[in-house]
Amino acid sequence: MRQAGRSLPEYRDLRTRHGMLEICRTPELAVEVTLQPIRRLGVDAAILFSDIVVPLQAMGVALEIRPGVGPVIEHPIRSDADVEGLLPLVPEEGVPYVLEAVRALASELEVPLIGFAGAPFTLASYLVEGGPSKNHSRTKALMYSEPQAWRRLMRRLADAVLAYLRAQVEAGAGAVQLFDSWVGELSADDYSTYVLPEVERILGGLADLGVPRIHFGVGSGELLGLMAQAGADVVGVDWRVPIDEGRKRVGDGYAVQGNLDPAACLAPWDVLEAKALDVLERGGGHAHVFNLGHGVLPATDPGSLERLVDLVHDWSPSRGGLGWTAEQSRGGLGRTAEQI
Ligand code: 1CP
Repeated sequence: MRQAGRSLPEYRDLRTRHGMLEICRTPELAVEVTLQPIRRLGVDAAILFSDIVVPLQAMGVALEIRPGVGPVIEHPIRSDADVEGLLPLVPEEGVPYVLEAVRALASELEVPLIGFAGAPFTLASYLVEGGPSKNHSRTKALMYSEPQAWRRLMRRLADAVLAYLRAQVEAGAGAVQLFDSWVGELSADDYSTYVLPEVERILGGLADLGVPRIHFGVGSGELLGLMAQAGADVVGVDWRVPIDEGRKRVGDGYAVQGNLDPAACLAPWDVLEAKALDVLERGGGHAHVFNLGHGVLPATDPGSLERLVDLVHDWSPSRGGLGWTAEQSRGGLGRTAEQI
């Protein structure tokens, strides 16, 4: 979860010389930044360095990523006519630099690479709001008042996301993560009506590739069962719901990922250690991918992250392990949730 770009001094140093989107569009730089947390922290998988808005640019959306703010869209999408202007995504033509970075990483990394994309609701929220939003009210207003435009927008985004994730796997990603970061804003009913069918289409459309599909949203405790049913192998749980409770909500046959509060990494070591051990105990030592419940916070001391990774590694084998150690995962993550 945003393991490189938030807290590492080596990333900040590189950012003094290169823009965020420039890094995403330059394979050598994207590769370098993806490798930084692997070198420093020794985590068991790498997450591709990019951003969820990168494919939107290739769909004809003018945008920038403003430091301290996030993605800002030049002409927000607020009508059927605006939706009409979105171009289909042909990954090899629109985002060749991402696929080049994935190919280079897949051959260089000793741990699996997780490719990713933003899910249609979260992408739509940036497109409609024009940037980060607290309550996503314009997005919901479009959803409720222009259902046809909404469906068309979701369909176009889902087509693009499916093509994008398939291309990343074909280029060598060993797992994919679909970030529906802001979907926790919706009730279960609205999620089922306005979002679920397109997410199902994306996750179902990846099934034949045989890589684990991780699905995650912030504040999505009330949606966990539905997000699993959408076709995930692994469901990410943020820190608001304990991971054992999250597992119950997700249901049998899925792995869970999470769910240490990123703010715990700002705490003194004894507090962080106790919280991490609680997550590990509740995770139960099987079908659990230890992770933070959302991205690393910028003020985090990388030293705390290093100790945290060591703690998780020391803990896992003593419980019989969950088969996700660096040694075991070298061959790639070509396993299903049951095998994990
Ligand atoms: O290791 C890494 O840092 C991973 C690379 C990564 C990923 C997986 C970045 C780099 N962004 C993302 C995904 C992303 N981007 C998500 C989904 C995951 C999540 O929920 O955390 C979302 C919602 C975004 C949108 C985004 N991009 C925001 C959030 C804005 C908001 O609405 O609150 C921000 C601040 C960005 C910019 C960004 N993306 C990534 C970095 C390192 C940054 C900071 C930009 C900089 O360095 O100037």
